[in-house]
Amino acid sequence: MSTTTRTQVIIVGGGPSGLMLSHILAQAGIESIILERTSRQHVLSRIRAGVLEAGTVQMLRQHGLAQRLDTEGSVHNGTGIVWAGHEQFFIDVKKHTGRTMMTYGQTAITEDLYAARDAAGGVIIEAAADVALHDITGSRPWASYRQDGVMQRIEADFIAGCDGFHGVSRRSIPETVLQTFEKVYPFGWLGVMSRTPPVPEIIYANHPDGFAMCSQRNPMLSRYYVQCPLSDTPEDWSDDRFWNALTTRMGPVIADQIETGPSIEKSIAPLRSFVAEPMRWGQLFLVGDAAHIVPPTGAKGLNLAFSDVFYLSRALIDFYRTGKGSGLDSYSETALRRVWSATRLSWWLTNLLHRFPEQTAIDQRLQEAELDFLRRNEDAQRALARPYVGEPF
Ligand code: RFL
Ligand code: PHB
Repeated sequence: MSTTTRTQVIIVGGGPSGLMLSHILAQAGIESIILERTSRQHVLSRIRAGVLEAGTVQMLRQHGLAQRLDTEGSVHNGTGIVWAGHEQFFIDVKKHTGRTMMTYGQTAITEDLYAARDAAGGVIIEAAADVALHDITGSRPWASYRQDGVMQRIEADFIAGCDGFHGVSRRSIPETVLQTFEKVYPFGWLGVMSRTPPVPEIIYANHPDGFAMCSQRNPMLSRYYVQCPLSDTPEDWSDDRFWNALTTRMGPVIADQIETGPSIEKSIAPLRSFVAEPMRWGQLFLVGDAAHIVPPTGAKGLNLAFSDVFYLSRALIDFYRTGKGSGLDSYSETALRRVWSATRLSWWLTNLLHRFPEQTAIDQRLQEAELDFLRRNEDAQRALARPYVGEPF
């Protein structure tokens, strides 16, 4: 037997965007129900982002979500870049912007958000199958889903599509309305987690063998990446092969600081730039990876998801307090301005730091000349530092 439930905002997807949106709305007295296709265990098993912009940290603090972040996360004043065996060159974002970033894993943020929603009695429906959206352009949109074989119905004022790149929300917008822009890069990132002390800084490397980077989660958990062909599988990369590639690409000075050990996780992610416009159709608002994907170079994906949540939550709160829909009307345009800025930065960094299949010796030297220009030019560093630490919301 099916039941009909009513709420103010249906949130499709219980990843970081959906959880954060429901948390902020609840603090403002606005009801929501999250529909998540998988389970909490599955969401928490995903190892993804690690670097938080200043604005994301501020937003987590403002909404009472930073207790663990402030004890376990670490502050970074900038990022190192190495190439052609150079010693580390440091983009000092604190000097250029007065702001800092933090490393703290997406898994930990998601755990903190689940704990906050549980403490507040938030409704998260897990294993919601076949979610479909109806009457999106009417004043009473609704969602159907199947749970334990039974179809259910939820009616609401608004729907927030927080269901990632492969979700149902973006696909519910007619092709005649939605314009999409896409670039798929001809390589992937092999990510490795190891229970070893990380090198102190986040470091990107440009090397003729391909990109590499050092990151971290906490004082005993390191996160590393190396560029690899898309045809590779994690099984092609023994720990020895991975550590050899990483230390070669980082060069001898950084390699000396890297403590190797057994990997505890290995996975390969493809790299893509993707933007869908507009981010609103009728009463449906797209948020986070449902509307845009950036390659991980520059660490923008989760931060963009949180800036979308910032704009949409403020617009919804304003609507429920004053009855005015102007924030909702400008949501897509406001969010997209920041989306395109981050899409540009992550595309630029991806081009600067990776080895492309068709690249010749002169292309490699031109990348190195560009990096040298950056190293010598304070204005160029400042121009990078600002979008890197994150444009203000
Ligand atoms: P998510 O995390 O994909 O969550 C979407 C949720 O929706 C559910 N879902 C559905 N639910 C109901 N019905 C359906 N039909 C559904 N279809 C899907 C899914 O199960 C899921 O739970 O999107 P969200 O919330 O927008 O969050 C986006 C972030 O996850 C993503 O942007 C970042 O992880 C990107 N990213 C990074 N971002 C950063 O800001 N800093 C970083 O350092 C960073 N590093 C990374 C990254 C992403 C990576 N990978 C693997 C893509 C490093 C990597 C390697
Ligand atoms: C990470 O810590 O996972 C990370 C850091 C910086 C990036 C991408 C990913 O640019």
